[in-house]
Amino acid sequence: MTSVLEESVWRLMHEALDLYHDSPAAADQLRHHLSRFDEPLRIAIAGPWQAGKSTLVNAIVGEEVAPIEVPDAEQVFTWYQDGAEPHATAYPAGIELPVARTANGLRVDIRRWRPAPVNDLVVTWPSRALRNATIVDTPALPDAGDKVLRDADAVLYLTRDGRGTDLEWLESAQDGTVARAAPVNVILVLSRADEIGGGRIDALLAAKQLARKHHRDHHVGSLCLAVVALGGLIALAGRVLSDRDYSALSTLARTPRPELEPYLLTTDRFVGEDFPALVDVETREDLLDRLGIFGVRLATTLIRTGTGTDTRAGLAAELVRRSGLSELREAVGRCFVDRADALKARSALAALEAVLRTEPRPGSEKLLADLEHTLTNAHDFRELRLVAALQGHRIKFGAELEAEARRLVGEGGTTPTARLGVDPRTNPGQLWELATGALARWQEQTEDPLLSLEQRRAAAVVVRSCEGIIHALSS
Ligand SMILES: Nc1nc2c(ncn2[C@@H]2O[C@H](COP(=O)(O)OP(=O)(O)OP(=O)(O)O)[C@@H](O)[C@H]2O)c(=O)[nH]1
Ligand SMILES: [Mg+2]
Repeated sequence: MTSVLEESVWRLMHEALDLYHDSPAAADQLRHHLSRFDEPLRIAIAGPWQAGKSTLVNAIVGEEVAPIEVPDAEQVFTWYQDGAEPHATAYPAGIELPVARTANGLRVDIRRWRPAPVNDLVVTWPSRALRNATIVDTPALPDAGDKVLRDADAVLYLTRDGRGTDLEWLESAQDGTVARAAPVNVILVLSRADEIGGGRIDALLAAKQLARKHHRDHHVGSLCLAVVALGGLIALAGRVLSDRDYSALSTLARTPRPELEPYLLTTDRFVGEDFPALVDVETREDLLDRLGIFGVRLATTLIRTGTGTDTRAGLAAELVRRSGLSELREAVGRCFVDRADALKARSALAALEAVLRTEPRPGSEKLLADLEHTLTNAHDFRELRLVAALQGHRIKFGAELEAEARRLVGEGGTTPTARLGVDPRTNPGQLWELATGALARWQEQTEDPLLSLEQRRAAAVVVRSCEGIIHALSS
């Protein structure tokens, strides 16, 4: 975190702790958020029923760790965090639960937690994918919505079409002073992308185009940092594809196309009788579970016509590539992980705002005003908003200036050399010259009468980033 934001948030939180020292609930909340600064970023995977949330958790982890079956209709949030030994703890009671590794992932023995109610299940699981962030599998929205916003620093919001009620939820996510000032913690994921257009073979490509279109939409663009299309099931299949799966798919691919094709139209036909290839019905059912009917069609086409798909690893890599998982990971890295500290500061401010509003008392008005001051002046949030606007082409400059603006506001890294786009070993004199040159260029933009107000405001943010670089170089 840049020290200015960090310091302001710490100061505010401690002032609030003083003010609320006699209110255990408020003080707990505040202390909890202070301690979260040292913990990994929390990314929730949220969305409506059956949107593909748990499947995405698995695709990210690369193993089938979700969902954990929960009793009846309990609203359990499952947290997946990195750790040396697999284990699970059920909260609020803090009951330890046995976890068993299976061939595909894990099983948690949930019988032990009854009859204690459970809100959160924290699963520790050794995984490189969880090192930078804890991933939270959440129950379907809208019921889980408030808790998602309270508990997570950032949200992957899954939707199958990105309209109507989905947008309503995203709008509601911007309630409150903090959320409005920093609408920078949501990536919209168009999930189950393979099903678009009735599962055409180019569905994933069509979905990627749709994602770009959504992000250019001014309204959608203002509600999220990025829009990514994802075929979660294909991604997961790519990550866990077995030799057995591959050999069955190869057998399908060797079957003459005209004979096979009618059987790949529906799931009923695929597991029905008179199947034209020597793949038994259980294996076909497994393939359906693993890939879905679209995935089976895609995988057989890839083996038949693709390059590099003549091995299990080759096919697996191609499935992952086409699924959109890499784009999603890249967006998570750029929008969330690289800005983890600013996002955590944002969560702390949101929690503080909630305390100040639910328990008003003499002194809370002043803290609220200080909080607003911090938000407006927090350059980190302005940079995040500008990165998103430039990425979504909602603000444009000429190609060269635009590339420079993105660099300067820290899209590709927040060190002075990354912002200036030069080798980290560049000597200080040269850095100084580059930074002051950039500052002058962008100051000019803020005064250019031919630019729109929005462009000039954006230029002012870049100017402030340049000043930050110069400050860093001179300290
Ligand atoms: N075709 C297709 N099906 C998918 C995809 N992702 C998930 N599914 C299927 O959709 C169903 C729901 O998937 P989950 O990952 O459990 O979805 P969820 O959002 O966690 O569901 P709930 O927790 O019940 O709300 C399962 O049958 C999945 O196999 C996908 O990318 N493509
Ligand atoms: Mg689920």
